[in-house]
Amino acid sequence: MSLVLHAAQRSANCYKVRLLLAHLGMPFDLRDVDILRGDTRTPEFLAMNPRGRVPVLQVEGGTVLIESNAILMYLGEGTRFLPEDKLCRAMMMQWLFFEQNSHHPSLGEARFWMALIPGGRDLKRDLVDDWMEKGEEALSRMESQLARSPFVAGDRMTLADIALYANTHLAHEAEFDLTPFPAVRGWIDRVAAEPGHVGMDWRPMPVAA
Ligand SMILES: N[C@@H](CCC(=O)N[C@@H](CS)C(=O)NCC(=O)O)C(=O)O
Repeated sequence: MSLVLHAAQRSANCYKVRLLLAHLGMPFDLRDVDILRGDTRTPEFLAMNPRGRVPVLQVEGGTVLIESNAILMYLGEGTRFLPEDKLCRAMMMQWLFFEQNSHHPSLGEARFWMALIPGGRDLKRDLVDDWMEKGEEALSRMESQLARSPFVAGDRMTLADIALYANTHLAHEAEFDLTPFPAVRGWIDRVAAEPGHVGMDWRPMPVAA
């Protein structure tokens, strides 16, 4: 399989995809996209993703996939990270939708603007309180679930854990305090202890030309 991932190293949405690819041991060609330099606004990039966002995955035949969780679903098909059982799969999907609808718009946006964009906190000052309130709510929902099961969708790690781990383990960069969320902290350690885990700085071996 010949995969090309267009990604920014410090983006949590891009890290999700690198983390899954590392777990699966799939080779891929990593192309760096510098968000701050405007790489996502060039005509070439917008032709791939008119929304001007990373990650973008080019698959065999040149087809382009966008949306990190859709990319996880594509790569995860037929692997241990995507449950075959209909109900288990639906429960995993619940958490993938939660990640995009509740978790990323609060924790993810907060981290993006407060940790990655110079001066971002001032630029978005009117939104910070709302991010913090909604982010705490999202963490509370995860806490309730993770007090009942070791991973968000049950006993085994799934794509939903990979998606949620990306921003959650970096929540401190957006000034969230995880002290009141012991189950979430235990889960962070569990995900990081899975064989094949890599950190956000990890990059694949360059693909031979
Ligand atoms: N829902 C999208 C969100 C992607 C997204 O927001 N990407 C950010 C980086 S984390 C981005 O590309 N920002 C660049 C920009 O806004 O110009 C996904 O999950 O892939």
